[in-house]
Amino acid sequence: MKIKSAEVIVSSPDRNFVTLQITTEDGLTGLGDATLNGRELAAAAYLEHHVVPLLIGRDAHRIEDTWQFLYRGAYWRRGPVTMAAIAAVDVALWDIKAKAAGMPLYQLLGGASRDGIRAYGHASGRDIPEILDSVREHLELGYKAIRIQTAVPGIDAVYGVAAQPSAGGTRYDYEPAQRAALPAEEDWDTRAYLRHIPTVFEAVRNEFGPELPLLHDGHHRMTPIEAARLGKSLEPYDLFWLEDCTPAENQDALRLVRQHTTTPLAIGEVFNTVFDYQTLIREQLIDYVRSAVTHTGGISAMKKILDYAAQYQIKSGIHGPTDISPVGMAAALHLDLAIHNFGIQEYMRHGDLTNEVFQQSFSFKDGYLHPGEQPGLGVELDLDAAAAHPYTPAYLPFNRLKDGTIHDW
Ligand code: GCO
Ligand code: MG
Repeated sequence: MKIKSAEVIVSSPDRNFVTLQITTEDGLTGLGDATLNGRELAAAAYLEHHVVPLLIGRDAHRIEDTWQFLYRGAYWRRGPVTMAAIAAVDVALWDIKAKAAGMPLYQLLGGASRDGIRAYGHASGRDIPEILDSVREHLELGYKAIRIQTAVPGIDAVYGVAAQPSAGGTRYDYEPAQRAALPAEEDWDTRAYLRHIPTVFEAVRNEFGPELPLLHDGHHRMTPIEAARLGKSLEPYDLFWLEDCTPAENQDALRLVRQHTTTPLAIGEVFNTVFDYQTLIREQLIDYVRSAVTHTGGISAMKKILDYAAQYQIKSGIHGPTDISPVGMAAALHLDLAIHNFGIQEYMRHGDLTNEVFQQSFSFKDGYLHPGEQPGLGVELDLDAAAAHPYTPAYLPFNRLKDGTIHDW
């Protein structure tokens, strides 16, 4: 089953997405996601100029061989641009193989290990009453696990908190990529943050009781000793996880955090290979693997990382913000359903325009996601709808401390 053509589609319904569509000589099509928030055109150019020409005429069934060819054959390895491009090819080929087999993709990964995929949503608020309202709204939507992010007194703009409620006042979900020619500047003060966050969790636990799984994202802003302190101060509130407590390029730093707290740790949304996890997994320094299928070389590579993690009782917590397209989300859901060491899936819900461009078979009901039973991934791209929303420059914000020093965002 030879590959006849491959097309890179950059569209911007609600936000930018980079999609690869591979077509075989038999007329089957497969989709892959290579969206790299704020750096979309780099991934698109890598695909268009360096990968698409290599795909034409290859056997679409040879997924592992194509993965190794793109990874090893480039000589230059790893990195988010390369791994997002490889992921797009990998996922598109799995889509094609599952369509050829007439099965939903999860069947080719070993079949379902569970009935549904527990998802967590993003509650946020500018103050405690707003965060409590946002949690209530998420509970009404069916969510059975909720991430808590709030503004911090003394800091003007904090990651994960909408500056104002969106139309209708019901959606506080934060869209970090801002469509503008230059990135927005935000501010940061770790001491103010460390003082405030435990008071927020105390209020949320008091209101909603001990059962509800609660999560929090530190978004890479702390040093190891600061992260250790936060983990310790949140222990009474029994978090499901504390995410990205430090910039974890230095995997060894996590030993220090781990020695001081039993709050479970999730790390990895900016990682892109198994090597980024080597120490973290082998020494059991984390509890959840946070990579996105889209940024980590696709289903083939993520399955290997998660199988490795399983030997150490580490579970999945696949990255699923709105900058992962519905194609990337669907790929995550097929994997979530099939693997044994599933933990939780992030699910932020895309906007209406995105859902018009990407028609999806996956569903969200009573807090559980399911990829659906359509052959393949279960996502189709409406090319005309995509063309109606051309690429729009957008950047993630960046942070400065009070004295003007750049800080991790
Ligand atoms: C998350 C992430 C996102 C990232 C975003 C960057 O936990 O979902 O931290 O909100 O900031 O994906 O592109
Ligand atoms: Mg995160």
